[in-house]
Amino acid sequence: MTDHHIDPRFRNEPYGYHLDINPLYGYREQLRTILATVQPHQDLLNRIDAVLKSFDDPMRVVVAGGFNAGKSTFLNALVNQRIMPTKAVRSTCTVNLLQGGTRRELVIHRCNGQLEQRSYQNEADAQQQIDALMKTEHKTIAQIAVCCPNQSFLERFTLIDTPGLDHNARDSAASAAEVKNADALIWVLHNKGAEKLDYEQIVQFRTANPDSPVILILNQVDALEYDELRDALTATQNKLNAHVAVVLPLSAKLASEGQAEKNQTKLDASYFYDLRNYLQHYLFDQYRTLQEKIRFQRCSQPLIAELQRFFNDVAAQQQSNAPIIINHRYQDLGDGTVIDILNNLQWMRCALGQTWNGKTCTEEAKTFTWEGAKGAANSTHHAGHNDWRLPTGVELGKLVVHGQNPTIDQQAFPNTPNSRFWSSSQRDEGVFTTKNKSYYVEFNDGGIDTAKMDDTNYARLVRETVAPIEQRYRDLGDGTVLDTQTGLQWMRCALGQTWDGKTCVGKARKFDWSDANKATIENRYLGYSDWRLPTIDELKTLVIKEQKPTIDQQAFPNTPSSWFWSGSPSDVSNYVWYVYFYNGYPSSNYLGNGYHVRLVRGRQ
Ligand SMILES: Nc1nc2c(ncn2[C@@H]2O[C@H](COP(=O)(O)OP(=O)(O)OP(=O)(O)O)[C@@H](O)[C@H]2O)c(=O)[nH]1
Ligand SMILES: [Mg+2]
Repeated sequence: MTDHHIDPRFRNEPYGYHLDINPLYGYREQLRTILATVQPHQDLLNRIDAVLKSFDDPMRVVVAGGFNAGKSTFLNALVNQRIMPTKAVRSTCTVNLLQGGTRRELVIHRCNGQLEQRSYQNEADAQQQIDALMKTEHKTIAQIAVCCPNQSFLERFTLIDTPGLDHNARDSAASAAEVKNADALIWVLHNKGAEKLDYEQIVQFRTANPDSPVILILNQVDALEYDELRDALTATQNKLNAHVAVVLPLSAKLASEGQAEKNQTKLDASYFYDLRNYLQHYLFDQYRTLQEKIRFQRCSQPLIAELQRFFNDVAAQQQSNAPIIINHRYQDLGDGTVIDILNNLQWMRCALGQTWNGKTCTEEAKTFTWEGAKGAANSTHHAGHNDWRLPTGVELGKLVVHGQNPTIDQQAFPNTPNSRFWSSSQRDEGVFTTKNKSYYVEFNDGGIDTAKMDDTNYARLVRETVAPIEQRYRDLGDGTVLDTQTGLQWMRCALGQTWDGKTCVGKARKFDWSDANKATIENRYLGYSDWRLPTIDELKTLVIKEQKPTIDQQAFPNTPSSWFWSGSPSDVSNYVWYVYFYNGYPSSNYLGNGYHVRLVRGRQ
């Protein structure tokens, strides 16, 4: 077929109407869009492509049955060429395919996977070559494909001749494997009717492939009297009607001879035309519809089920990765601080004296004189920062939420005492200057007032962060950024470089993977001991394909357009995933290579 590249949905299809559009198309788009940010799921995409492409593969019509039933003779009659060897003693001992093609050639599939091509002159030559191959080499041959040019239906159907199913163990196993993979089955019975084996095989196939048709042929009817034929047909129908599309009589021998001799009487007596018309109507004319139905059931559906699970997982993961914004206002940094997204101020969730235990504030908040509170702020290094300070009166006032007690967001600031908190603001200079008074906010009612500086009040510290970089990365002002999409805190510099307050200076170092791990464990940047190598999923979230290096250069200045290790080993031993920031592609390589490292913390 020439139209492989056209999306089958848009093809002008003369072979029947289409079933519903395969949901795999939608999944493929969805997968493509998330591929940039989630896992290396190229394999899933490849599998979708393979399944969709398989809809264009010819339909596999397997001719099977007991030995000597007349399978090969029937196939020869069907293509009107005497290509398949037929014998009174058992003949077929390899799986032989009749398929389309542009040249007359045999393609020999060896058991060791090798392919061999041989040309043939005419049908007699083909038959002779196949015969010779089967006689002397059949043990090394898995299949022989016969390419027959100018048989248009072979472009849509591959006809597969199999050894008799009750042949020796090796051949029977080969036949059974073909039957299992058949899109449609033509089952040839000897005129004695269906034996136990036929019955079992057909039922088994139909159970596994409810959409695949089975056409049952009662062959060799030339050897039967009319009454015998009628009885044999009735008996076969009674036994198998529920499982097959139709039971049809045939004399493959007369059909084959009638064609060769151009003898109409023999052809008429063979019932061949009835059979051929049936196949034309119910198999060949409905090719596309049948094919889609069968492939959909067999290949698409299991993949669709897998994709549904996959997308559910992704949705769950994205949800858990989404930055946690408390009450639409405070972004939880997971370290006992929140950022007020209204003004980018970073607040400690606990009052001084309390301890953040990962979930809430425990222990008693302390009270301080105003000077004492300022001193405590100066000596606080929470979350790796040493620029904590008392908030101004205005800043502190903005935390007030009226209508509750304490008058503050209690999810963002749990266990807040409903009492007075110092601000840094002193009472205005001027006529009423009272040097020893400072402002406080009363979280019992939300009011602001002044108190003597040697009164003791609570304190909650604040620091400034810089506005988000390009909406996505929030500059924490300390050489790290917070990715607001994933909630991860990243070092802005690669290891080896130094953050000078504005950019990354110095040369990024290269590490083999075990040194990278060592350097990671030893790293205590900002006082954190939980810096780690990013997983490959996490590292891939940094990639922006449209630029080189393929990363946000404002958030990560002076990033080398080079290889960066992830912490994820690949399935191949001693290989580890990395991202190449020259083109943004992830891959894996030997862990002894020297690559760069950018550390991350949070989430997981
Ligand atoms: N009388 C009669 N003989 C037939 C008919 N069909 C096939 N034969 C003969 O039965 C023998 C076996 O035919 P094949 O076509 O080789 O049968 P097969 O099912 O391919 O056999 P294996 O490949 O060995 O399983 C040959 O001698 C054929 O001529 C038929 O309709 N009537
Ligand atoms: Mg045969």
